[in-house]
Formats: sequence, C-alpha cells, structure tokens
Amino acid sequence: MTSVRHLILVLGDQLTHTLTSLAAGDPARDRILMAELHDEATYVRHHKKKIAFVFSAMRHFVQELRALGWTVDYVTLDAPDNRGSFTEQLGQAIVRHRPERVVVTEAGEWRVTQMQESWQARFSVPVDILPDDRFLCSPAAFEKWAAGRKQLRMEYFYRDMRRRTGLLMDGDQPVGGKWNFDAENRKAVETDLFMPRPGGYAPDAVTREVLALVEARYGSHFGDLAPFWFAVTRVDAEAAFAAFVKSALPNFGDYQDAMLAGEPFLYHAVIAQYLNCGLLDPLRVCRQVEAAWRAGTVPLNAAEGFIRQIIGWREYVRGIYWLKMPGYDRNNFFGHTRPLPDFYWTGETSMACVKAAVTQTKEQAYAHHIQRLMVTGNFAMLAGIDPHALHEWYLSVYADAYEWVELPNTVGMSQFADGGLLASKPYAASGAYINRMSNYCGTCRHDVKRRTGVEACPFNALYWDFIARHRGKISRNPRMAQMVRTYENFPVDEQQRIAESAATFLASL
Ligand code: FAD
Ligand code: DLZ
Ligand code: SF4
Repeated sequence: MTSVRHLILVLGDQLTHTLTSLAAGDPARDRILMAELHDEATYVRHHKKKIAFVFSAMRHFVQELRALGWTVDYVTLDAPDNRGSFTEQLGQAIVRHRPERVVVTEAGEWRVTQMQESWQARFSVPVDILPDDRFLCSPAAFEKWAAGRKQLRMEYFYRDMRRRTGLLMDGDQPVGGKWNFDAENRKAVETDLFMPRPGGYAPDAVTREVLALVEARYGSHFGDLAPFWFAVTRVDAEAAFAAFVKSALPNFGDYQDAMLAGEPFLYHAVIAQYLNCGLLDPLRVCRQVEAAWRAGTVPLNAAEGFIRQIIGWREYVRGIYWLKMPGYDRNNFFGHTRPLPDFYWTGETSMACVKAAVTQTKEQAYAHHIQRLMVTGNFAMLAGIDPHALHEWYLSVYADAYEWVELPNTVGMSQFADGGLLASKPYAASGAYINRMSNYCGTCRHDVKRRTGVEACPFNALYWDFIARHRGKISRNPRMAQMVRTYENFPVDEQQRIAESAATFLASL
C-alpha cells in the first residue's frame, strides 16, 4: 500500500496544465486520479462522438501529465476496477492511497459540485475544493455585478469585461468608437467553393482504441462516430484555432447569423468543445484575435464579434448558471409540456431547415449558434415543447455541451423559459427569418410565403399561434407588443385559420 500527500481528481473538462488543483500539487509527492465513467457518459445519453472526444482528450492529457513527471491513476472504461462514478472511483482510490488530502478544482456542473461537497464527510478526509480560474469572471464577482440590477443585460456585463481585460480598448474607450458592431453582422451568405473548413485531424492509435470502445459500449447512443476529426490535444486545438483566425475569422462577423445547406460550419470557429474541456484558453484566443485585428488581417466587426462571444456571452451565461442554480433547469415561463418530437433524434421531417440542423448534429455533434437558436430552439418554443426535455437534448447532442453553458442558452436564451432574466425578448421567428438568413427554403417541401394550409411553412402558423396563445404574457414586452397588435388586427377568419393550421400540424408530431 502506498501513501500519498494530495490525491488530485481531475475531471474530463479540466484538461488544463495550469488547473488550480494541479498548480497546488507536486509531481514528486502527489497522485492524480482520472477515470472514464459510465455515469458521466450516461447522465444524459451523450452523443457517441462527444464521449469519444472527451475520453480521447483525457487519454492524451494523461500522456502529457506523465511526461511532466506526474504519477497518474488512469481508469479506462473497461478496466476491471472501474466503479462507474466519481464518488465510487474516488472512494476506491482513497482506500488504496490513504492521501493526507483530496484536492479538486470546483466542477463546472452543479450536479458534480454536490458530489464534491459530500466527499469530506463521506470519506473522512480533508477535501480542498479550489476555484476554477480558467474563467474571467468568478461566480462571486458575477453575483456582485448582478446585485441590485433590475435586468441582467449581457451588453453591460460585456463592457465591464472589455474594461477589465483591456481587450479592444483605447484607454477607457472601445476601439473604433463603438462597443458592438453587430449591426454589420447580419449578412446572408452565398455558396463559396473556397469556404474554409475547420482544421481536422485523423484519429491516432489512442483515438482509434477509444472509438472502438465507445462503439462497443455506447453504440446505441445518438450520433455518428465517423468521421472523427476533432483535435484531442492542446497543440492540435491551438493549430485548429490558428487556421480559423487565418481563413475564416475575417468573415466571422459578416456571416455570423447565416445558414447554408450543406455547410455545417460556415465561418464559425468550431472551438467551443476545446474551450469547454480546457484544451484552449479563452483569454489567450481573444488576445490572438485582437493581435490579428491590430495586424490588419481581420476587420474590427469580426474581431469584436468573436471576442464578445467569449468574454461576453460565454462568461455571462456561466454567471447566470451559478447565480440561479439549483432550480434554473425547471423554469417554464410559458408552461410548455409537449414531448420532444422524434425527429430531433432521426432528422426525419419535411422541414428542410430542421432536417439539416438535426442531420449535421447527428453527423458532427455540432451545429452553429443560429441553427441552435433560430431553427431547433425556435421550433421547440413555437411548438410548445417542454423546455426541460429540450435542455436534455442539447446537453446530450453537442460535443461542447456542459450544463453551465448549455442550460442558460436553452432555458434562458432560446426558450425564454426564465421569463426574460437572460433575454430581452423571446427569440421567436416565422419562416421569413429563416428564409432571409439561409437557402433552406428553396428546396423545402413547404412554402415559406404561405401562412396557413397544408402547403404552408409550419413555422408561420406556429409563430402566430404562439403569439396568440401567449399574448397575455408577452404583450407588455415592448419588443413583442407590435407583433401582438399585428395578430389582433388579423381578420377573425385568418386567426381561425392560423389556429387550425397550427393545431393540425402539432397533432401530426
Ligand atoms: P463560434 O460561433 O465560432 O463562436 C466562438 C465562441 O464563442 C464559441 O466557441 C463559444 O465558446 C463562444 N460562444 C458563442 N456564443 C455563445 C453563447 N451563446 N454562449 C456561450 N458561449 C458562446 N455553447 C457551448 O459552448 N456549449 C453548449 O452546450 C451550448 N449550447 C447551446 C444551446 C442553445 C440552445 C444555444 C442557442 C446556444 C448554445 N451554445 C452553446 C452557444 C453557441 O451556439 C456555441 O457556443 C457555438 O455554436 C459553438 O460553436 P463555435 O465554436 O463554432 O462558435
Ligand atoms: C462529459 C464527460 C464524459 C462524457 N465522460 C467523462 C468521464 O468519463 N470522466 C470524467 O472525468 N469526465 C467526463 N465528462 C466530463 C464531466 O461530465 C464533467 O467534468 C462534469 O460534467 C463537470 O463539469
Ligand atoms: Fe424551414 Fe419553413 Fe423554410 Fe421549410 S419553408 S426550410 S420549414 S423555414
């Protein structure tokens, strides 16, 4: 039996060498524990590609740790001593190593912090839970920012973060004279033979072994394992990001809201899976983007738009998560209860936009923001889908999904289920929006110009039916009041046709 000083449990989204629990350790005296766990792969049934990505990134991280001199107990999914959960696995390691202390960095999900907080009493060993300093704004700092504010608007939070980091600042003023260049970022996109692709990597022997393991154990989960091209090391993730800065970032701003059939990635970075498991550092990527703008290779609307997503939205949703958990996942402002339609899993629907979003989600464990927000999210809200069921779907199907970032985006931004804490208005839109921002409608069986009837785009009747159903709740919102008035000015027979078309469509789900 060995005896160690610190037993350091590193979680699958903590693959960062400067992690606080590692920084507090000493390779000569401490031992690291990492484990591939059935509970983590199945607390929602994650996409196969996501599980493979996390396991492979973990295995590569362990190689790096060992090369740095650390002793690591790495428990593979198929190891005989695999206990399946963080708590059981840690308990076993405590018996084996009898550490003086257990040291962890706080988990990214409330569910797991509850486990961490139970360990000291359960195992009668001191457990140090250290802050996660990979974020720019701590939960406590966010709480302070939020205190006393009637509305928590991202834009004001973002300005504070710009001032704090100095990113894109000219003294105390934003460069270019404006904080936000979004007005320039709503262009529709056209097919381009030279469209950049995210940097991809052929699976090495480690990844191939993981892919076989995941197929054998989780073959029935949603999603395709092949093609697998994600980076699984920090070096490759940084190379993929550098390629994005060079080839796609210049157009990132202009086409941020665009969608195009057959182009799952467009000018997006496809890095959230790397940021969220710790392979990429958020501040570092922002500094690289600022440097590209200062060097003149990237326009300001692209650099600002990108930096806002990271130091603004990403930090802000995390702040909301910790401010409102537990319980935020049970918000349901509109009282929606409809089950999630099967086509969220199969992609089998006549709606070309939804089919494209679900199909690429199945193939790539990725969809870009506007597909998540304005196609699958918008459809779910208009159709009255239970926001908790939708939350579990988003959490399971995307390689970048962890509850701290997914939940506020789903419950707050996309479903307005928190009644407007996060978003200033529901992101509800008819087919006209999707038609303006994409080329899906041209090949769709439905007619985006028709509001009602069997040929019509379902988003249209559902949109007006949503306005009608919830006007009591939304008419006081200045940004929705005009839509409520428009609906109320429709002739009564048109209102009836809307209700009938929506009911017929919903009955067919
Ligand atoms: P890009 O479009 O290239 O943006 C760059 C980076 O900015 C992203 O990698 C991400 O880190 C950050 N970012 C952009 N928008 C947001 C946002 N709204 N919230 C937080 N960070 C943002 N993002 C996740 O990382 N994990 C999730 O589980 C997740 N779930 C979502 C669910 C819904 C319903 C919606 C509407 C959005 C969700 N997002 C989530 C936000 C956003 O869609 C993804 O971050 C983005 O699509 C990831 O792709 P990308 O790396 O190509 O991002
Ligand atoms: C997402 C995930 C998966 C699929 N598998 C593991 C795992 O086997 N072991 C592990 O340590 N972490 C995994 N993760 C990430 C965790 O779910 C994540 O650390 C928690 O959700 C806390 O954010
Ligand atoms: Fe989607 Fe409607 Fe356009 Fe079809 S017509 S692609 S359902 S918005």
